[in-house]
Amino acid sequence: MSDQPEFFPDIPVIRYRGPDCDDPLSFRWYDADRVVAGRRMEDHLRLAVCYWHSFVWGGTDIFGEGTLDRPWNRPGRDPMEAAREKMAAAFEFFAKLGVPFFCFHDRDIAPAGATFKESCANLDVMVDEAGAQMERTGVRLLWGTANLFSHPRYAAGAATNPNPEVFAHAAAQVAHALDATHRLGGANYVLWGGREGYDTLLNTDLRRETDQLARFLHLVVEHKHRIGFAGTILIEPKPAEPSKHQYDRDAATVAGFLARHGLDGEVKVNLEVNHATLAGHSFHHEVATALAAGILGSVDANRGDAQNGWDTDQFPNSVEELTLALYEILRSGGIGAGGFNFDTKLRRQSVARDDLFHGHIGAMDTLGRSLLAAASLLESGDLEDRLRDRYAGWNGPLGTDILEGRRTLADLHQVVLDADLDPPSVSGRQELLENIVNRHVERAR
Ligand code: XLS
Ligand code: NI
Ligand code: NI
Repeated sequence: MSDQPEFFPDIPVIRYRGPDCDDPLSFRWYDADRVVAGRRMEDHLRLAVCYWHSFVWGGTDIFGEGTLDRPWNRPGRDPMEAAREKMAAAFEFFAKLGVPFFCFHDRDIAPAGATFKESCANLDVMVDEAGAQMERTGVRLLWGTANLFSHPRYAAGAATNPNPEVFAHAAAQVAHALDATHRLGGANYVLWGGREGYDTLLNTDLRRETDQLARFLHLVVEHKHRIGFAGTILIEPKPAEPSKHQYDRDAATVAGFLARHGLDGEVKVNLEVNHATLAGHSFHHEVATALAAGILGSVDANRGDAQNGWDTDQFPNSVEELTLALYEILRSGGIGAGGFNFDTKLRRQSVARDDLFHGHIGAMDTLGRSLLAAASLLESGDLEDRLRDRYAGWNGPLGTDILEGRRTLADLHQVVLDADLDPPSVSGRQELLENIVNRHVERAR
């Protein structure tokens, strides 16, 4: 594990040097130990690097070959030896960057074998290796997951496949990946259903497929309890891509699905910024919706490109966008056992090894600064006080009588007649509120 030369020999451990520092290999806003709103910045954000985009993906796109310098992807390499080399580079990166967490798919850290049995054996070896690397570096696992979308067997879905043998295969893979996550002390387990959807309704039995999906989730929850995994099971919503339509479209759809199938209380969501925008929502909307439904589990922090209609998974750089999300999270008590995983990839032309650092440093600074702005917004009460006043009427006798079921429709008919109720319009103050947010974003330091 350590007889291998460093993959990033020219990169030092990245340190916080403050907003006025011009060194691009330093943090200007992410200051892990700084206490903000009663907690260390590191503990608020619980940042994670994802294994797949940063260390597995070689820079291919649908028209072109890999562009990135990832020696373990070279053809002809012994797959296990390549997996070890990749893992050493990944942990060197996590440690130099100073992130407390990482995330992986089973097939990211260990190659598939010729049989399922061999794939399991490969994973077991690499989980031991990851355990040793985690021990050495202190980096922890935010979540594990299974890749149920790359192999051709999953082309028509994993849990929602028309063939129960494929369902069984997916279940077997999740059982093993969940065990691996448990062994590594993972805080959560994620299910992203990229193939759980359809390409055409002409060959799709919607009712059957969504029932299968629910059955699958019940099996996962049951297994989690059976093995004593204390982490949270998370669904990651996305409206489309690679499927034309995905069943876990957005937070509201997942909330309804969980309630309908008796899974609420057991499963939460991992929300991704770029998936929110793909669904036609702001990320603020998705976070607020999940919090209102009590199902916010964790976040995949990235961004899309307004000019493109797909999942570009770029590094986040909008303080305003993440301030609004963090404001909602802070006022609801924090992200809990979740965190912010950088589900982000470099652009294909970013072929220098240090580009991976620049992407993550910028993203971490964006989140650090957003946290400061969100905390300042919350502590000022500028939005909270106005929100409370806006709904104050509901604390009066009429409001409480209605909410507590003491008024029928006929009663309300009478109330309005008797008192000749004619409530005046009140300003929604949107422009003022937007300016307040900007003020906190500008001033937070
Ligand atoms: C793809 C998803 C994926 C999940 C993990 O769009 O974001 O990367 O986070 O399977
Ligand atoms: Ni994601
Ligand atoms: Ni994505």
